Amino acid sequence: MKRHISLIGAPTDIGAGARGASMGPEAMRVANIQSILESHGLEVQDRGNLVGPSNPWQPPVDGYRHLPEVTAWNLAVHEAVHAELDQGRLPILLGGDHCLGLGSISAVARHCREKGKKLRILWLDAHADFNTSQLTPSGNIHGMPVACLCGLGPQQLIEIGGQVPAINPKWIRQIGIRSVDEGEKRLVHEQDLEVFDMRFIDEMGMRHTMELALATLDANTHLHVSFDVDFLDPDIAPGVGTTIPGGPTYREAQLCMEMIADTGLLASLDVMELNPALDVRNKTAQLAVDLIESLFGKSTLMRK
Ligand code: 6HN
Ligand code: MN
Ligand code: MN
Ligand code: MN
Repeated sequence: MKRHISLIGAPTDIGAGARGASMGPEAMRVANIQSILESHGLEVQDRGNLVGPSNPWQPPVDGYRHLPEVTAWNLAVHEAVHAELDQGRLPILLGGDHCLGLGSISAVARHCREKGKKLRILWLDAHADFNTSQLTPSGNIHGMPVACLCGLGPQQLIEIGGQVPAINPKWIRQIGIRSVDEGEKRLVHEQDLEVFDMRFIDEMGMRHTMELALATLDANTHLHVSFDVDFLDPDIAPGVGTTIPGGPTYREAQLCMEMIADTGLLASLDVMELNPALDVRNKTAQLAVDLIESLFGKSTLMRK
């Protein structure tokens, strides 16, 4: 794992159905993300916040809410994430809503093409985020980034990474999924996405789930984690706009992060959908920071 980390704030809720994720980056700073990562021996630079259009809070047009603004934000994220990767650094994108996973992961995919690396994406989320304008019940683009990355979406979004599709669905493993819309389910099936839903985790356990999700990695693999905070059970993580009951417990989430850390391959991270307007005394941000510590190798005992 790279020791040089860059924090990139993307303060917007442009793709979401609730306002407030725009305050996510600051809440992570208030929860001391930088000094806590530094306490684990990592070098951390905070690049501050990206700028982009404000949220006009309009209804959907042709199945998309705020498509021009979503495009502008994703272009900014794409360039910022790619620039950090070019410098050999590990970008942590502080969202912001999950529509920005498109800008981030398209940048990671472009970097992997340039460097001849394999890519594995772990999508930790309650939702599959695999809607299209035809299928979406809301028009909110935070429900569409995975489909856009796979080439299913509006031209200006799918081409952000310079190659369409930006990624192959085979590179993705979705974990913690428990809310998929009816049309979206069909598309997930058609595209053969590998989904470890909550039923799978209940029946097989987080350990076996992560063994499968992390199988067939090698030293030339770039491991990207896109962590939607609504992955977590709302009892422990209320500060998100789209809570879905029945998510991973604290220990299940921590084991998930610890097993990712053990690979030593983590090379980029998104922390998305944190909504301080819905949080309780910043506890969801603190929990997110705690789990990120595990992701960067915090463990109870010394490991061999
Ligand atoms: N997220 N499937 C719902 C929709 O409106 O498309 C919810 C999407 C939530 C997206 O949490 O990143
Ligand atoms: Mn490059
Ligand atoms: Mn999401
Ligand atoms: Mn979600």
